Amino acid sequence: MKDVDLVGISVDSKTARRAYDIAGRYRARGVKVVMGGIHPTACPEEALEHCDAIVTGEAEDAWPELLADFKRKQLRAAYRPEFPNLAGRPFARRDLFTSKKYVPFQVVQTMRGCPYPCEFCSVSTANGPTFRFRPADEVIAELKTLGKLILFADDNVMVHRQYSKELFTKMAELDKHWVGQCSLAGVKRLENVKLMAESGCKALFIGFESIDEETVKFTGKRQNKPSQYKETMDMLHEHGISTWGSFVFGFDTDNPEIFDRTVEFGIEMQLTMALYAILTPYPGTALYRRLLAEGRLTDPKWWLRHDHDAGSPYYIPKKMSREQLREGWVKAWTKFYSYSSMWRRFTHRFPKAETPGSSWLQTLGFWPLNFMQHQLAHRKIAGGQQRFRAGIELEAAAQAFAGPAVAPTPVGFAGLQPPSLSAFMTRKSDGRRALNVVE
Ligand code: B12
Ligand code: SF4
Repeated sequence: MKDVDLVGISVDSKTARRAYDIAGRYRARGVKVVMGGIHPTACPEEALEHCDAIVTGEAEDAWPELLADFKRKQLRAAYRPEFPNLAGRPFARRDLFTSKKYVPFQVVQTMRGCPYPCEFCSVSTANGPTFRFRPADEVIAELKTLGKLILFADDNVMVHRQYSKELFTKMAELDKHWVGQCSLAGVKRLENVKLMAESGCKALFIGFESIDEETVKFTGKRQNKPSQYKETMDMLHEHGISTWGSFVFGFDTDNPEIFDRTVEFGIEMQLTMALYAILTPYPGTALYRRLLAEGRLTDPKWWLRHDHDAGSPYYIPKKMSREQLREGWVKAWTKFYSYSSMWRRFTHRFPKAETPGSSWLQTLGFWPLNFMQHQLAHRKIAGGQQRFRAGIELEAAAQAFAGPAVAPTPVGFAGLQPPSLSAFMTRKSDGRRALNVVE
């Protein structure tokens, strides 16, 4: 613990328990603690039990006021600013963030807010139901101060065609390589994909959520059209953009067949990577309110558990049991990251005159990234290994799940052997990252 005047902690629901514990230790030493972020915004009363002040929503305008109050020893308990104007904001002080154990990209934000009504998502609660953008010239000026690899921390990098066109056209001159999140609606049009590819886009994290028409309608994600997924993915791959698909299991329309079908669909689409999530009732979402009203939440404050990953799902699904949902989720991870799946998904497209072909992320990055995910699938998802989170014992994690102990037991699917390869990143003496793959 450092000797400081004031502690500020960013809290999302997955880190709430840990944040509260850290806050408690500082407060025990008489240090004031302020919390902000998506979780205190959704659960202000709860957060205030663990800290001295909270800022709900976005803090740009409230922070100077809070600091002035702190200096005068008149810190208020809650600051509730309006949504700030994003123009004219100073660039992030990246020099303060010295950790090397983080993604090799520099993180930049261009917009906030979202008008879509996806039931499971907390973004419109925290950032408002309209898009707000930083002026494109300010983003470009910030990008010019940064290195080559950029991660856009936006919910959707191609959501407002006019803005994106201005930004990406200007970015094409900067020679950056960037990755970001995107909704399928933005990449259905060839001209948008070309624009992104020319601006240096190398990979997109895409929220498919489900491969079923009925389910995407049910969740509110009407912009997703499963019948068009494959065509859109081919177009992205041809333009040198790798794809990382995000899927959620456990919607009310999902039955036990959904797992195999979703994995097979992802393999056919030749996704570079996939993330499978168990539907999670985050506080402040319409999903949380509905499941609470229907009496289907099994632990309404699941985020207060130290071992919350091990105990999910925290609600009663409609067309399967909690155990089936958890088992299916584990199976999806191990199947998608099996060696045979990797082989089927690997797509090298040679550059054509009119398109850039495969990106380095697809050709060089595919195998190391997939080996790493293979390890994650076997050791953490199927094996229940908890070494990523401090203070959690495996036994405790095993006991956390009220049903049969599915999570911590290695899964023995046909054809799957314990991993024999591992890949890890190290830093060379000149500061560059090196990838190591060992037998
Ligand atoms: C980028 C991103 C990521 C990146 C992070 C990269 C990075 N930033 O370095 C990656 C891919 C790693 C990621 C991972 C995950 N993410 Co994420 N992510 C986001 C996203 C799109 C933007 C976050 C961001 O950087 N915003 C930019 C900063 C400036 O904004 P901000 O953090 O909100 O901070 C402002 C205020 O909140 C406040 N504030 C924040 N902290 C503090 C602290 C103090 C002291 C004060 C006063 C104010 C304050 O002031 C800030 C300025 O206005 C958000 C969606 C969103 N719109 O917020 C989801 C989001 C935060 N992620 C979410 C989730 C669920 C996850 C995952 C669990 C997904 C998964 N299944 O694995 C993981 C794991 C997260 C974890 N902690 O364990 C959820 C969280 C929901 C919740 N209630 O907790 C969100 C809201 C998305 C959603 N659709 O609901 N994520
Ligand atoms: S999931 Fe994406 S599109 Fe849906 S509300 Fe959240 S940020 Fe918007």
